Amino acid sequence: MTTYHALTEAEAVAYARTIPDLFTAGSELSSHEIGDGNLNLVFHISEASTGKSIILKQALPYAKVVGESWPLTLDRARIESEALQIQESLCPDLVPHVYTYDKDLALTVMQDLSDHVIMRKGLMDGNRYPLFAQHIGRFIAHTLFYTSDLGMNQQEKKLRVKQFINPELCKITEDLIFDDPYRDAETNDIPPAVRSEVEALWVDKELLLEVAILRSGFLTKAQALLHGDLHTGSIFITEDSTKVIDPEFAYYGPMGFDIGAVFANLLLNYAAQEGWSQDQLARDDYRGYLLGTIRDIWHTFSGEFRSIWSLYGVDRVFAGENYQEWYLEQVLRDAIGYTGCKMVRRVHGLAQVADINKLEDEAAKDRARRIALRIGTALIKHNRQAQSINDLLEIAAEAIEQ
Ligand code: SR1
Ligand code: MG
Repeated sequence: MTTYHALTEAEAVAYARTIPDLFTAGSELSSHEIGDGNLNLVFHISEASTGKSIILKQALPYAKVVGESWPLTLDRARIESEALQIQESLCPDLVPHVYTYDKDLALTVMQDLSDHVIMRKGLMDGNRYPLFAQHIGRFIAHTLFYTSDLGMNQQEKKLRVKQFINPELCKITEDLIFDDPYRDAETNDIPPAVRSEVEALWVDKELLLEVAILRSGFLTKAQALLHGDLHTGSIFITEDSTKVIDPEFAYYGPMGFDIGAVFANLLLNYAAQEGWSQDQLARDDYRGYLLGTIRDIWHTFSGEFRSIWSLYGVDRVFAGENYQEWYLEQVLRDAIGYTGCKMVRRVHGLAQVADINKLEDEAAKDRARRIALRIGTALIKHNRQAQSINDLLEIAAEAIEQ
């Protein structure tokens, strides 16, 4: 048994050599720690002579974004590797392959995706990904359906719920998404220009009721095995390939939470288009592209979900068409509410987004923040009345006309 310690680059190389049938014995391997996320070490190991490479991802016993004062369970590495393996069994082309997981070192060895870019960066560079909506729509439809009571053995599902009990990582979400943004919390980092808008949230009773209902859904609605943190920094992408990474926040929760994470991060980039010149905006219609992508994701997801449900649904009582309609309407409403929550937290909470924070023009940055808050709060307030994905698209469109 190896005692847990954070690996050095040299130790990561030595570990990589133990993976069977990968590198040539005695060849030169290089190792670089490339982790730029909030929580883990990520080593990129490559062999110059063959071009082969892998990723070693190691959980640290604390949240890197804050420091050692915020301890964090190493069990999240198990959760991540087990979730990736389930996702791979359902959508093999849409996640990295896991070679091995080492419990003692909280280490997952997985496929290197360096030929892809992190989607958040790709969007910030103004790139378009024509297959993304189909890919992510299928990913969420299959991973959610086949891990739920609709699409898997319902007794085994209960054991899965137990397997993915993830209290510490869920607590981060419960605090950072459903609590801290709605009070004067120490973790907040409130941009001075939007302080009055932020303080208005703390006393908005209509908003606070909806946030409480959405928080309660996150705490109690064990519908499906979620990725749990499906923002555009958790997606590697090229024009023809999409890979979902980092499911360390995986747990059994409401389906709409994963869908909302994708929508929210596309809309945060939409808000950040304030940093583009008017000419650029008119010429490229990137905002139109982002809204079109959201619409296409919803249509792919809901079409695929209905079709696999009709073919492979496991529950006779759930098989009626009316129930399907009702169920998908609830998922849409949840998705809209969680989209709003996931936007608001990124404006003034801990762990904001580069799409907005990296804009050079300070005034544009503040306009983007206001737009994100406007869309986020409107979606939260509207969620329980939503009838179609157009409700979300209209709210987003109206927010930039104000
Ligand atoms: C302390 S972790 C901060 C955030 O990073 C992750 O990606 C999650 O979104 C979490 O809320
Ligand atoms: Mg992550």
